[in-house]
Amino acid sequence: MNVLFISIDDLRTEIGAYGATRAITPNIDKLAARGVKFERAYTQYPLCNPSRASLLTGRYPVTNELYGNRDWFGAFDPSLVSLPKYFKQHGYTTIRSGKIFHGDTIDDAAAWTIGGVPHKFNAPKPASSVAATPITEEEEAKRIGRMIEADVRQAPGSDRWVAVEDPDELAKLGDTRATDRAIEYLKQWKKGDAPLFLGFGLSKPHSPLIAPKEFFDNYDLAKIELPVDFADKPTVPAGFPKGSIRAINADLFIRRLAPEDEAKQMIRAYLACVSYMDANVGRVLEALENSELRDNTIIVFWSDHGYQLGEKGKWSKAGSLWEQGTRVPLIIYDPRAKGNGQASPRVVELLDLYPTLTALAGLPQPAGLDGHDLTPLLAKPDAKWGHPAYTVWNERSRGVSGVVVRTEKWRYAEFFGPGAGAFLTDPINDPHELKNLVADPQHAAVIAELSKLARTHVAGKTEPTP
Ligand SMILES: [Ca+2]
Repeated sequence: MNVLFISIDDLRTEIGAYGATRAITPNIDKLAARGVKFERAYTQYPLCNPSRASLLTGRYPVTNELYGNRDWFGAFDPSLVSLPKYFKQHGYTTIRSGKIFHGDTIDDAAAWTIGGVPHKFNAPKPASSVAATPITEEEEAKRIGRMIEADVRQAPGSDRWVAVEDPDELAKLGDTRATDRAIEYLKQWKKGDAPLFLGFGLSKPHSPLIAPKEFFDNYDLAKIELPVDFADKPTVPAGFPKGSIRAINADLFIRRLAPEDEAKQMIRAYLACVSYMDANVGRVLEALENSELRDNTIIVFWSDHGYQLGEKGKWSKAGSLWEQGTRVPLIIYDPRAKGNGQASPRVVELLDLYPTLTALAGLPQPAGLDGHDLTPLLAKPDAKWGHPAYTVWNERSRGVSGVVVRTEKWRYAEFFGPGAGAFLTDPINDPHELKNLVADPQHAAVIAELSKLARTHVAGKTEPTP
């Protein structure tokens, strides 16, 4: 089997197939109708590089202790074999077009037959950060300030939107070029060639929100609505711990208030980028249909984490352990799967993709993976499952600062250090997470159980795959 591995950056479940009625995403909707759509899929970390490093090495962030956007997993542990490298070692031609690891700065050059670039960062793992050191609120504020400065430096000029019309500028768009290259590779593949693992990565809807103007024109600004819990700056909802919202945004409305009219323009720009991304995905899926790979290719579609688009005044993913920050779209199409065309309500994690893809490709299962092979859910999407999803956040040097455990029924989060506290929300009856049930005595038993899971996970002792 060949693999088309489609990675999207900063895309929450703002997709028609996931019930987002305002999003125009016909191509992904079609893919979702063809394959198995995971309704409850979660990132392990709400930031690009730690999420991708976790998925691509098959380890939880607490296993690798990789929490930053400038950490290369190979420097942390040279014995780790990334997913594309594993496929390459087993006879696949592995090709990268676009963002799979964290941009060009943290690629795994040895993983790719074509398309790899040397990584820029190579700092070794710092001394174990699991044991938390108590620090003052003031020190904490300084540290968060430094982290945000680093985020902003990394994405200069990210806090804006642009509708591109000029033909020269349109031709320069990175995602258009990544799509063109991916299509070329699909056209070139012929029966008898080595099996293909094509990593196709799009960087939109990551900020800055730049897309061709035609996609902006599909959305009427007058019809864009602000979220029910909109605020003009990051705002901790009443009754929730302070650690649940970072004080400053990292992607949009950085260090400034979000006026309502501009907030609506940003939401429209995000939607335009989602439609632009959908069109690029559609072009590659069409090229696959017209290629010799059409009948024996597994398609995986995923995003590295979710996003808050003004909910609770937040315009970013960084530090979000809320449902919007942690939930991701995940679609798997294997032409052999009996569950195709169905949705799976089970809770799954992005790092499950490593053991799933190796199983689907018939490769031996490597030792030491933290995730679970999803093959049983591809056969029967509502099969019995029972693994919760974990997402952590870490402000470097003081240990894990927050963890959330997601089950089908509950979301339970704990925050450590300054802003410490916990929340329990009921995502079925309170989808916007406005009510913290943690002090409600009738939930004491479930809180005790989920708190134990959360703390065991933070200690790095989550039970591995048997
Ligand atoms: Ca991202």
